[in-house]
Amino acid sequence: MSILSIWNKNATLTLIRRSENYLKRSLSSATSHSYQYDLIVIGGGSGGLACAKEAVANGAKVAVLDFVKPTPIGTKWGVGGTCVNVGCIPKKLMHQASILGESIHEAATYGWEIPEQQNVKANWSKLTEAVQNHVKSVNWVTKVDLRDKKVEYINGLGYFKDPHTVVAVMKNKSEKELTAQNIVIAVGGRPRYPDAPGAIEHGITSDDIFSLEKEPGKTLVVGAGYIGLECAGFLKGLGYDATVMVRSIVLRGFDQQMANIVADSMVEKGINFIHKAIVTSVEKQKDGRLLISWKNTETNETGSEIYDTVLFAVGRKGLVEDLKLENAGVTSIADDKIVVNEQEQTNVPHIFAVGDIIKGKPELTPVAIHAGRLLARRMFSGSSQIMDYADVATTVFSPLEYACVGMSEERAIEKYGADNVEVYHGFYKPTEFFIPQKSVRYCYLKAVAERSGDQKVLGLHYIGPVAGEVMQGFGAAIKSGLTMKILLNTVGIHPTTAEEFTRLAITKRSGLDPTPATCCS
Ligand code: FAD
Ligand code: NA7
Repeated sequence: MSILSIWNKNATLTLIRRSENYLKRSLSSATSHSYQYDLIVIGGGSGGLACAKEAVANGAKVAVLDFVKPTPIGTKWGVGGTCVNVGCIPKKLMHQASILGESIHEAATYGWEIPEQQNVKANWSKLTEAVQNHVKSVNWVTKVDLRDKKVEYINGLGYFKDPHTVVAVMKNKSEKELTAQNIVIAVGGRPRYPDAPGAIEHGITSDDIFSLEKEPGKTLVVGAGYIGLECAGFLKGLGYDATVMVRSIVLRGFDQQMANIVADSMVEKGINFIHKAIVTSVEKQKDGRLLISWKNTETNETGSEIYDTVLFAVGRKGLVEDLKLENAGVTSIADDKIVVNEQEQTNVPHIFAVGDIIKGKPELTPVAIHAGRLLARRMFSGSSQIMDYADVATTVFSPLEYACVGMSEERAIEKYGADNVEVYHGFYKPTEFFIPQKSVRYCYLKAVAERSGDQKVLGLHYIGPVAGEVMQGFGAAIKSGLTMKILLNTVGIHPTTAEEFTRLAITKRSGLDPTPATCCS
C-alpha cells in the first residue's frame, strides 16, 4: 500500500470520526437546549487556543474570546496570550541575544578576527524591533490559523451573564452575547506590582520590557523567581547594569542547592544582588531617573539608589476579576485562581479551566497546551485521558541555564526520608568552555534517586549550557520509569554535556570530591 493511500485512508477515517462526533453532539444539544456554540473559550493564549483548535478538529463549533488590557504604561499586544507576546518567546530571543554577545568575545579566542571588539555593543531599539517583528508575525499566523481551522475569534473581554452565556465587551464597549453548551476559562495571569508608592506609576514588568522604547539602562529587578532572574540575566548580557532584589530566597519551589548555584553564577557574571529587601518607594527625579528606596526585611535597615528602570517580577495574579464568575455560579476560587478537579472541571460541571489560571499547577506553556488539548478530546471525542501534571521538565533561562525534572533534593528527603534517598552529583567541564577559558565553577548536575533496588530516579537537575535541550529527553526517560541502573548503563554521546548524567559516579553520602579531573575520565 502506498504512503498516499495510507494517508488518504487515515484522513478519511478522521473525517468520518469528526462528522460522527459532530452529529452526536448536534443531536444531544438539539434535544437538550439550543446554544450558538458547542464551546466558548475565554482567553486566546496557549491553553485556550490549543483547546479550541482541538475541539474544532473533533467537530465542535467553537468561539474564542481574547482581550488584552494595556499595562499601566500603555503596552498592549495581539492574540496568542502571554507566551507568544510577553513571555517565553520574546524572553528566549532576548536570552539568545545576550548569549550571542558573549559568543562574539569567545569567537576571538577560537581565531575569529573581530574588528574593534571593545566597541561591540547591543542596539536596544534594533533588538526590540526584531523581537517585535517576530511576535507580530506569530500574531498574524495565529489569526490565519484560527480562520483556516474555523475557530471563531472574537477580540472582546469576556464575562459570564449566566452559566451558559458569555458577554464579549468589544473595544468600542459594545457588547455581544454568546451562548454555549460548554465553557473553558483560560484567561491566564498578569504581573503583580508591590504595594509601594510610585511602583505602578514608574515601574515596568515583563509585560513591558520586550517592547520598551528606551533602553532600560541601569535596572533594578525586584523579585527572585524565574522571571526576575531571567530578565536580570539577559539585561546584564546585553550590557546593562542589573541588580536583583531578593525578598527571601532565590527561586522558591526549585531545588535550593541548584537555586543558590544559579545565583552565584549570576554574581560571577557581574549581576548584583540585594538580599532580604523589599521596595518601599519609587520616586521620579527631575532628570527622569528613579530613586528607589528599600528596607531590609529582617533588620529594617533602609537603603536607596538611583536606577534608570525598575522591573517588578514579584509574581503573577490570575485574571478572575473581570469574569463575573458569580453569575455562572462558579465558586471554586482560591486567591485569584480557579480550583478544578482532575477533569479540569469547576464546581459547575460544564465550566472548565486550564492553564495558568488554575490553582496549584505548573505555570508553563506546554502544560497549558497539553491540558487544553486533552480537555477538548474528553469533551468532544469520548476520550477519558486526563492531564498528568507530575514530572514536568522546565528550564530557567539564566545566563548559565538551569533545567530540572521531577523532585528537588529537599522534596525527596521530605517525602522518603534522608536515609532512603541517594544523591549522585558532579561538577563538569563543557568542552566548548576550554578555549575561551570560561569559568566552569558552576557547571554542576545531580540525580536524586531512591536508595534501594535499581534506584528509581526521582529528579534530575542540571546547570550549564543549553539546559532545556539537555533535559527534554531525560523528562521522557523519567516518565518511563528511569532508574540509576539504566542511566549509568546508558552510553553517552561524546563530547556533550548531557552525557555527564551517564557518568555520575559520586554520591553526596560518600563525601568524595565531585570535581572532575579531566573531560574524558
Ligand atoms: P495566557 O497565555 O496568559 O493567555 C490568556 C489570554 O486570555 C491572554 O491573552 C489574556 O489577555 C486573555 N484574557 C484574560 N482575561 C480575559 C477575558 N476576560 N476575556 C478575554 N480574554 C481574556 N512558560 C514556559 O513554558 N516556558 C518559558 O520559557 C516561559 N517563560 C515565560 C516568561 C515570562 C516573562 C512569562 C510572563 C511567562 C513565561 N512562561 C513560560 C509561562 C507561560 O507564558 C504561561 O504558562 C502560558 O502563557 C499560560 O497560558 P494560558 O493559556 O494559561 O494563559
Ligand atoms: P514567582 O515565581 O512567584 O516569584 C516571585 C518572586 O517575587 C519571588 O522571589 C518572591 O519572593 C518575590 N516577591 C513577591 N512579592 C514581593 C514583594 N512584594 N516584594 C519583593 N519581592 C516579592 O513569580 P515569577 O513572576 O517569577 O513567575 C511566575 C510564573 O510565571 C512562573 O511560575 C513562570 O512559570 C511564569 P518570595 O520567595 O515570595 O519571598
